Amino acid sequence: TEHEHQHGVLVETGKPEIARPPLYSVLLLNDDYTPMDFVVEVLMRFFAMNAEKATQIMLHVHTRGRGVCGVFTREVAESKVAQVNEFSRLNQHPLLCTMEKA
Ligand code: TYC
Repeated sequence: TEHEHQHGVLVETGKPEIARPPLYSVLLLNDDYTPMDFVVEVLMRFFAMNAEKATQIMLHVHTRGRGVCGVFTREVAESKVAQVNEFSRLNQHPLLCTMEKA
């Protein structure tokens, strides 16, 4: 709340309240060249999805142009983006991962 947000205690109730960190959505972008199987592999490897969920997200990105892989704190989101983009480059695919404030 407005009051005591630095201290983590509501003035009115005395109940401890810890601020929630800002959250970021991690996104995959569609392209014409990355194989569908590779996108599914990325979603399973870096976002702990099963094959069914990964396929659903991949097809959403393929048809809509972009899609959310997960929502994380800034540091975790930055790490996911870096790992996915490095993995794609190493495998010579143009797949792009990015992030935005949720
Ligand atoms: N459009 C790609 C194809 O037809 C598949 C694809 C899906 C690529 C999702 C990127 O983030 C992506 N092979």
